Formats: sequence, C-alpha cells, structure tokens
Amino acid sequence: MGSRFEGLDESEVELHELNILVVGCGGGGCNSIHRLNHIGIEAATTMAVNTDQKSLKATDCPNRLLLGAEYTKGLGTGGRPDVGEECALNASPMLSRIFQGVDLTFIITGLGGGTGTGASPVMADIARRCGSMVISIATTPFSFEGNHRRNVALKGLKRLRESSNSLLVLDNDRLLHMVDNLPVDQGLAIIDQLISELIKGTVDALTTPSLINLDFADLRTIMEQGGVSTILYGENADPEAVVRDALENPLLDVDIHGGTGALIHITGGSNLTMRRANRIVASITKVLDDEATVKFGVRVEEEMEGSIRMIAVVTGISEVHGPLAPTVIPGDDLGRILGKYGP
Ligand SMILES: Nc1nc2c(ncn2[C@@H]2O[C@H](COP(=O)(O)OP(=O)(O)OP(=O)(O)O)[C@@H](O)[C@H]2O)c(=O)[nH]1
Ligand SMILES: [Mg+2]
Repeated sequence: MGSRFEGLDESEVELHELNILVVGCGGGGCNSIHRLNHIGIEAATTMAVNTDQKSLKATDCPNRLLLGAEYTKGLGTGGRPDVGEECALNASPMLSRIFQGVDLTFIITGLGGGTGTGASPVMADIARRCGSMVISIATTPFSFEGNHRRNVALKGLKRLRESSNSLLVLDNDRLLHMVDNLPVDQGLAIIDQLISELIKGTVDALTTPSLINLDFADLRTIMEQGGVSTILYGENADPEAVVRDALENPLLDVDIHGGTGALIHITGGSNLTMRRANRIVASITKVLDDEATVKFGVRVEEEMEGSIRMIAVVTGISEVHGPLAPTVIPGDDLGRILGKYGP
C-alpha cells in the first residue's frame, strides 16, 4: 500500500512568480520611473511611456514606449488629454501584448498635462482587461500651475478612478508643504523619491520573504475596499513616534478615521521586536473603522539598524479635510471624485 502522502511532492508544483509591472506615464510619471530605477527595484519590471521623445530618452528605464509618433512626431501632446488618449488607444494592440500575464500593474502619472491625463486611464483599462490588478498613483497639480491644469487633472482623475482597481491621489501642494521652502524642482525630486519608495516598499513587501509576509491576496483584499486610498509614512527609532509622525503627515489630507482597510508594512533593524511591530499595528488599527480589514508585514533589514519605518496604505476613506478642503466644496468635482459629496 502506498503512502498517504504519495503524489504530494511539492517540488512538482510550479510556483507562480508574481509578475509586477510599474509604468510611468507622461513627463511626471517618467521622472518617477527614472528615480525608481535609480533606487533599484529588482522584483518588478519598469516601463516609461510618453508621447515626448526627448523626455523619454532622458528617462533611465530598460523599457521605453513612445506613443503616437505618427500624430505628434514625438513632440508631446501640447497639453491635450484628448490627443494623449488617442495615442494610447492607437497603441492598444501593443499595450495588450505588454500587459499579458501581468498580475499587478502600478501606473504613476502627474495629472494636468496631455499625455499622463489622457493615456493613463486607457492603459489602466487595457491592463485590467488583460487580467491585471491596477493601482494608479496620481499627483494633482500645484495651485500655482493654474485653474486650467487643475480642471484637466480633475477630469483625468475621475477617468482614472473608474479604470483602476485603486487610486492613490497625492496632492502636489500638500507634498510641497511637507518639504517647506524648497525650490519646485527639488520638491518634485522629493515627490518622485517618495512615490518610488512607496512602490518599492510595497513590491518588496510582496516579494521578499519576511518575518511576517504580506502576499498578493492581502493586497487584493485591501485594495478591493474601494474608496480613496492614502499613504501613511513614518520613520523613527521609537514606535510611538513612528505612528505619531505618520498620522500627523498624511500625504493627502484625508481623515483616516473610519478607513475600511489597511496594508501596513514595518521594517526595522534587530531592535524591531514583534511586540514593537504589534504596537504600531494596533495604534493604526485603533483609528480605523471597527470592522476594518488590516494586513501587515514585518521585515528586518540590516541597514535599518536603530530605526523603524512604516509604510501603510489605508483604503476606503471618504473624508477630505485641511488645506485641500477649500477647493472641495459641495458640487466640486474633486469632492465628488474623492467621494465626499455623493455621486
Ligand atoms: N512627480 C512629478 N510631477 C511632475 C513633474 N513634472 C511635472 N509634474 C506634474 O505633472 C503634471 C503633468 O505634467 P507632465 O507630466 O509634464 O505632462 P504630460 O503628461 O507629459 O503631458 P504633455 O506634456 O502635455 O503631453 C504637471 O502639471 C505637474 O503637476 C515631475 O518631475 N515629477
Ligand atoms: Mg510631456
């Protein structure tokens, strides 16, 4: 009689390796991808997409896709989202091929211009049609860029929200606020760094064996909570200070009280005990909805000696307060898009 465990040789099961693609779209998106490639992200493939050949050539990325060469002659859209959209639609067959077999797609874009605003939602649509889960990370323009750009961005935001599984909105004004008194180009560099670290942190959390692993199913569960997402970020030697910093500095000024999901990733040196990690998770969970789904991962890294870093994605948020609030009045598009004021 054969063993009860006959045929259960795990070595015969081929493990599906997570296929992650990070796409930067338009000038701003490509700058983020450029930075992401500089900090290095082994577990994901990166791709830069633009209608502007010059800007694309300046982007350090192993995969670069020029959209709409026949329309724009590689010169960009001149700020027209309809042209950006047309260029992406025209590249549908190629994009479908690119997104084939991708499990998770991040689309990074700066909204307000023509390429990112017009092309990103089309790419998100195609990626989802190919079976990928899509997380979009979009910045809204600085107020000094003017009302026109803002209105363009708001329309794009609505489209991107509809076409992505989850949309993370970062308000440039607020980001700049966090890094007070810096010239704009340095401010942008910091924004790109932050977006890159966030994506790298999430990808690493999903793909690197950790003390407590986060897996793709966890991410899916959290991202499917819908609503608006935000990121909390804190780094300090003391767990309490990590939470305080993170809660006092949400990148989008939303109230996370009542958030319905959180994916928390904690990295630290050898001083990161389970007890300390648990304290951080408990403090974040406390401010969320009673029924919130919380998943967390913990990793020890030599370089983090003496410090603890937390990156949390909180989903299912509906309230917008603070510096963003004056632009969010009943009936305002941003308010509607962010879900504050009904449909
Ligand atoms: N994060 C980041 N955002 C940027 C950067 N440059 C511009 N942005 C933001 O992104 C928005 C869109 O600008 P671009 O990305 O240059 O526009 P585009 O998508 O290339 O569109 P067109 O050039 O009009 O075809 C701007 O309004 C800025 O708010 C950058 O280097 N990094
Ligand atoms: Mg451009």
